[in-house]
Amino acid sequence: MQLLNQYLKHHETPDDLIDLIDSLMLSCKEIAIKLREGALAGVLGTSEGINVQGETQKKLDIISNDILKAVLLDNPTVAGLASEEEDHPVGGNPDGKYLVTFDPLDGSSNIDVNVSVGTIFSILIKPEGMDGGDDAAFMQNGRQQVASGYVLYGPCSVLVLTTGNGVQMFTLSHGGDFILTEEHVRIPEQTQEFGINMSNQRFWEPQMQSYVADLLQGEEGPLGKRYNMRWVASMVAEVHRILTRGGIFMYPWDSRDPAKPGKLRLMYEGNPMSFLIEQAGGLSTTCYGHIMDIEPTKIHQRVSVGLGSRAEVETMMKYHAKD
Ligand code: AFP
Ligand code: FBP
Repeated sequence: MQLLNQYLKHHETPDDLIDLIDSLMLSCKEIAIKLREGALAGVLGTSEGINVQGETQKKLDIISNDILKAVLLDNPTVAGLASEEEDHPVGGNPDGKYLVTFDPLDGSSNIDVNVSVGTIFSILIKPEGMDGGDDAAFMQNGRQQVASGYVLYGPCSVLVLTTGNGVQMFTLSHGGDFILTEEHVRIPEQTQEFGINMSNQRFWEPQMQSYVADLLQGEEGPLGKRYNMRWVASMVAEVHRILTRGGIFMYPWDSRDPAKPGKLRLMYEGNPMSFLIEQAGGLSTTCYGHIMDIEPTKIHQRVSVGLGSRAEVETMMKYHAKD
C-alpha cells in the first residue's frame, strides 16, 4: 500500500503538482473532520447566504470554501482559483503555474440527513500572460485539465484522482494519510443500473423520455434487460457508484429553466467528473457530444450530463441522435 505522495512521485508527477494536490488533501482532511463532528461542532444547517448560482448556502458550504481558499492561496503554485461558491475567480501568486476550480461541498443539501457528500476539483495550467484572477484564464476545455478528482466523505473518506494516468483511489487512514486502495479503476462497459431524478421526468426532452421509458420496460422492452435505479442526489456519490460497479448517471437539460443547458456546472462538476470517467474507460456526454470538448464561455456555465458505462451511454446517445 502506497501513500499518495509516494505514488505520485513514482508515476513521474511533477513536484509542483504533487505539492498542489497535497494542499488540496490538507483542506479535504480538515473538511472531513468538520463533517464528522456535525452537530457537535455546530456546523449543520443553513447560513444566511445565497451563492452566485441562486442557491441557499449551507454553513458547511461556506466553511469548506473558506478552508480550500485559505490553504490554496497559501500555496505558491496556485495562480488563481474559481469556486462554485464564489462570484468571481480569485487571483493567487502571479508566478504560480496552476489554476484550480472546485465545488467545495457537492451534494450539500444532503448534509443535514448525513448522506455522502464530496469535494470536487480540477487543475488547469494558467495560460502564459494571463491573470489567474480573471475569468478568461479559466476558459479552457476539459481536455486541458492536468488533474481532476474528488474526495467522497462517506462511511470512509476516499480520494479518487486522475493525473491522466488512469484513475486511482486512496482511502483516508486513521493516521491522516491517503493510502492507495485501488489502482487503474475500470468501469464495466455494460450495466443494469441507472440514476436520474425521476421527479423531473415531465420536463425532459422527448428523446430522454423515450430512453428512460425503455429502461423502465426492462426485459420486455427494446433494451431487453431489467434495470435497477439509484439516486443519491449527490453527484460525487453517484460517480463513485459508477466507478465502483458501473451504471449510467444523467442530469439532462429540462424545461423548468429552458435557457440553462442543465443544472450541473461545467467547470466544477462536468469537466472534472468527465476526466475521471473517460480515464476509467467510460463515456461522459451532454447527451449529444463529449463534455470535455465544450469551449467554456462563462465561469459558472451549466451543462447537461449523461455519463458512465460506455455501452449504456452510447445507447442513450442513439436516442438523442434519432431526429
Ligand atoms: P447541492 O450541492 O446543492 O446539494 O447540489 C448537488 C447537485 O448539484 C449534484 O451533486 C446532484 O447530482 C444534483 O445536485 C441533485 O439534484 P436534485 O436535487 O435536483 O436531484
Ligand atoms: P442491502 O442492505 O442489501 O443493500 O439492502 C438495502 C435496502 O434494503 C434498503 O436500505 C433500501 O431502501 C433498499 O434496499 C433499496 O432496494 P431497491 O432498490 O431494491 O428497492
